[in-house]
Amino acid sequence: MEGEARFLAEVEEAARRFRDIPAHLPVKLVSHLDADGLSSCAILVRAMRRSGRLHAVRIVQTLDDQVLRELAREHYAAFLFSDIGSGQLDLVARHLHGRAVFVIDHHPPVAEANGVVLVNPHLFGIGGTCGAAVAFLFARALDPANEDMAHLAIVGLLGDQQQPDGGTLNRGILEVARRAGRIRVARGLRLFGMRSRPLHKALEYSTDPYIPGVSGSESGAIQFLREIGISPKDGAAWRKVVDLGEEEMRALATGIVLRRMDREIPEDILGDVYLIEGEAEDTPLRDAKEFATLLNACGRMDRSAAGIGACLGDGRLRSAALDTLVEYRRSIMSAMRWVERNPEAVRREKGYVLIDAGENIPHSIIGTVASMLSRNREFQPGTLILSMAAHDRHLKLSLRSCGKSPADLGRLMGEISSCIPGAIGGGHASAAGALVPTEQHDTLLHKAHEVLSRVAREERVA
Ligand SMILES: [Mn+2]
Repeated sequence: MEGEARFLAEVEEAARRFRDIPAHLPVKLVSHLDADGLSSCAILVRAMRRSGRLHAVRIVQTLDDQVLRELAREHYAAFLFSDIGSGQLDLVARHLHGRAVFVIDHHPPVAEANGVVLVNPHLFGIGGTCGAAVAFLFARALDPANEDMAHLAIVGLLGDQQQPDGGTLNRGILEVARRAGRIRVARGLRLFGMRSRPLHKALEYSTDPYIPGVSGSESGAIQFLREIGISPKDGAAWRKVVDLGEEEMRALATGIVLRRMDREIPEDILGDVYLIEGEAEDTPLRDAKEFATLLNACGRMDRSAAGIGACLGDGRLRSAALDTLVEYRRSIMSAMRWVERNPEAVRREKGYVLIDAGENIPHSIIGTVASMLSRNREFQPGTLILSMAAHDRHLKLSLRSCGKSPADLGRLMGEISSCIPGAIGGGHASAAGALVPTEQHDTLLHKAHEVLSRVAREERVA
């Protein structure tokens, strides 16, 4: 059997074992804090509700010794982890010994399953997918009626920067979402926030595509619109991209292409957008990619319940989630302004940049700040950005790369943190993070400079 068929058989088997758990026993759902984690969790919550099974939810940023010790004290007979757990199988097995444990995840597994039911496409050579996609397949195996949540798997994929049309597994789920009338794929301008923000703001905030003279500048954005003959206002009201007529839309696309002519990466500014059917045109819930950002915001602002509620269509939680998105954007903008105004906190070295924000930037958004800086073309492609913020006796670190990374960032972060007492670190090839005790600040700086400058040297030799 090929990998995918074997994986799907494994999903069925896991669902069968889950159904064997007596129906009156409540289960604990534990999921990751990001957009993929929250959409995974929403899918599983709906599946539990549908089968009438009692359940409780816990959302975590990391799965460490302390979290697992707390979970072990709870009297659940079964634990269902989603979008997290594959990297901590040993810990999970040790702490939750004797309980029924399911790990529904897509991160590369380390260690043996050890009595845990592990549902992970990596074991079958399938990458490029996400936690919500795996949770969806599991939920569908529990009950085919759960097919009505396929659109949440698409939100998870976009949240994790994966392609809904990449790989047969993802494509299959996309097809289900389309057939269920939950997702419509449209060709359009890939301009983030085009439904929820005024036109000039969407242009100003556009970092991908980056528009020279427009991205990052409100007046530049308004000036650009005037030049291409599009009025940013309709009477007193700011217009949105979705308010533009067909002719204006074409003028806008052409204008952006012309502005970007000298860019080294001519990525397509037109692309597939994934629209969630039944949502109003002008809400961030309409575009699956923006929905993912909304979930991300809820996770980072400590409002996970609002995000999960928005996925499940709860009216009150939906509006709480929308408010949270506004708050989140505000706090990112003020963090970016802080970086701009405090050049002494930004150390530019050959091949890398180190940002030490102390308590001036919330630890929950320092990763987003690093990502935004990595997209701002002020730095050479390949430059590594390491940012850190202090919180609760720890330093939260994020490592990103401008464009294609010269090295596996997860491995670099692992190397840095492995030399520091009490630190944990790791991640993916293109995004990594770590948590370091504050008292190790100087050791950390020393080690970070050592590792990052070595990468920069190797890069120049290569
Ligand atoms: Mn994920």
